[in-house]
Amino acid sequence: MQMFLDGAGCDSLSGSTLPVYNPATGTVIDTVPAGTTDDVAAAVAAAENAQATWARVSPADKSRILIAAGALIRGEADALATLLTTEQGKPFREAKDEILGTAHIFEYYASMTGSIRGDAAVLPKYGYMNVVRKPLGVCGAIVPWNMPAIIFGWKAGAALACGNAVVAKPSETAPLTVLRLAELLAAAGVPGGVLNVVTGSGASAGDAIVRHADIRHVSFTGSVATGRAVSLAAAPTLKKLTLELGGNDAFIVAADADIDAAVAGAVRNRFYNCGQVCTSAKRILVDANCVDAFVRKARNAIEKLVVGSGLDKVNMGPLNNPGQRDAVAAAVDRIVNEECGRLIFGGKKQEGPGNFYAPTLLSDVSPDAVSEEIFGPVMPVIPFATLDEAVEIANGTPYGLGASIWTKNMKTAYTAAEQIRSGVVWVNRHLILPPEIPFGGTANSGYGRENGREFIYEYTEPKSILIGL
Ligand code: TXE
Repeated sequence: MQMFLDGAGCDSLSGSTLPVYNPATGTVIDTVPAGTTDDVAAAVAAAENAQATWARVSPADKSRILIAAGALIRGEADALATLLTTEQGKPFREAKDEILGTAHIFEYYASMTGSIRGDAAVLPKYGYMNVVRKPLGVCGAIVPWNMPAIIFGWKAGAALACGNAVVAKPSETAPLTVLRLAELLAAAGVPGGVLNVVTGSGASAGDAIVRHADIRHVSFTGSVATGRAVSLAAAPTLKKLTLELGGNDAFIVAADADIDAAVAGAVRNRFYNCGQVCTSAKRILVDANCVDAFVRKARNAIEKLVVGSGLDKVNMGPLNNPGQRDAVAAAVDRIVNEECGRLIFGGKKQEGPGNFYAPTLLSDVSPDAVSEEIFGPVMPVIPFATLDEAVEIANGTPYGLGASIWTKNMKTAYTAAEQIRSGVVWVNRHLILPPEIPFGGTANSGYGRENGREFIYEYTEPKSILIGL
């Protein structure tokens, strides 16, 4: 596919391309332009040209366009889901959920265009103060490969609703669905230049977006290491950043929890998208009084998971790329070899083509062995003795994105919710993220929030106007 610049498809100025692979087969399915600094400069110029006019489009008209985008995405949901599965690997059913979720995101932002406003106050002796919220201008959106459609929707939907123009860069390993979404947004009425997608590597196109002086805000979702690099590269131009850098969510099962519901929740959330979600249930903390029953039931459920190409009827697909699969395998091998946990099920790469790794269950895992997130289909179970200990383990990593507590006791639920350091805590649920919930983390998980009402603070800036009386 071509990249999307100033309302039309185009190649990179250098003419070079990058291959896109099917993670289930390892074969090349398409190529995209390998964008560089020059392509980013062209996209920013187009965006700058178009932004002021877009900012003046009425909230009602912006809303109509975003609703139309949602409808076009829904109308093409099966084809988009097939494309997403083919480049990302997830089962078709999950891909379709993501696509319908992406349509819903644009509809959500359509509903918010009229609510983007500031404050007013009478200041005795001085006058009448208005604080209006102004668009930032051109916003950069750097999108990862794990949930490319919906994360693109979070960033582009919010930026467009606030009157900004966008230069987005999808991941090298999952750029195609984002490109098709950009075409659909244009067909829905987003004017040329307002939304641009430059494809290419992070080191080239991504870095150029972060460094460009006329891009005033970058929303980045990815790893902590790249988040740090983005933060440093953004400093000279003093641009605003929203950083979502992954998590190592604790999923805490208290002794009084409904064990069957907790097992089902843990298995569903840990193996969803092959474990490649920032708020996956990455560390399963289970009260020592019920840990044996939990592990037995979890094993029964995991054994039944069908693994294969996401286009077949499966519960879990391959990992997105070989590097990711190898990192997961190395993490499991280290835990088992260093005797920091017991292998109960799985623990191996699947022979043959594709980036497959068996759904894996580890018990008696020492908390220190999983202080770094494992971004793949691995469920480490960590026993705990008291709620205080569970909270300490939950907080014992550099991350702070999400967590959940499974219990029937309100006091246990509230105590854990209050004491866990993270951007979101669920009770008897995990990984529920409708757009109404402000989403983002603390500590190494990054800063800033996407969605909710909080997006207004990320994608606009206040301007104070004092009218003397
Ligand atoms: O991430 P990167 P990778 C975590 C997860 C995973 C690890 C590595 O632990 O194992 O990150 O994944 C672009 N300037 N998460 O290597 O490098 C890149 O092209 C600007 C968690 O894929 O962070 C891609 O579009 N951009 C995460 C995006 O950044 C740069 C989701 C993410 O890539 C860049 C994904 C640069 N210098 C991975 N270098 C989550 N938060 O959920 C790369 N990019």
